[in-house]
Amino acid sequence: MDTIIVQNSHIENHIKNQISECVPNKKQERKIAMRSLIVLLTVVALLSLSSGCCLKFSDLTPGTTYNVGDTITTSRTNIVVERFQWSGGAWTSNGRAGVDNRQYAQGTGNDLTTDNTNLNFQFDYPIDSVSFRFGDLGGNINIRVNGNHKNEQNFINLNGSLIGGVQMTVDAFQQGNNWYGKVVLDGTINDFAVGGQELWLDDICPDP
Ligand SMILES: [Ca+2]
Ligand SMILES: [Ca+2]
Repeated sequence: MDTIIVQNSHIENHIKNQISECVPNKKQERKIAMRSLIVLLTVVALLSLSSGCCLKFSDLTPGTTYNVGDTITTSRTNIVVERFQWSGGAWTSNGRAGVDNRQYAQGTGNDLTTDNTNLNFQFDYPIDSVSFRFGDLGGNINIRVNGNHKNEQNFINLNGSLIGGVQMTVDAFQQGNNWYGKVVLDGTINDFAVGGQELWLDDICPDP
């Protein structure tokens, strides 16, 4: 019994020491407050940097159109307009891309639109993921990741599939013949292009 009592008092002393170490004096409180402030400022800075790299197209002008072979520059990122593959398998180079503010992609401000074109995003590859909002108002869509090209009626058909070794997740809903939603591509990406016959795109967010 004696031994147990000695051990208990030893434990009590140990706990008391722990508690006293955890209660800071005024000087320590100031130090902790300063550290917390620095951590908070760092987090805010990182968040503003990461959200700043999404393409929102606010620097483009509604009504502008682009042909296959043109380069769109937005938020210091180049986007090359490429040819599009119809559902039957034939390719067309006669489509266009454009800017409008009808917000069918359910983002904010301007959207980029594709009218039988693909958009090849020239990010600072490799990136770990990319996400985008879309409004698909008709026809088929194309998507290419790491050279793996897919041609489908709707993005939802590719939900849960691997494209170019990258996991594709689609969160979308249908209204009449239109589809609205968000696509997330998760995995190492060195090449990314997407387009449609009547596709609106916004908030394209690469994760470096
Ligand atoms: Ca926008
Ligand atoms: Ca469609």
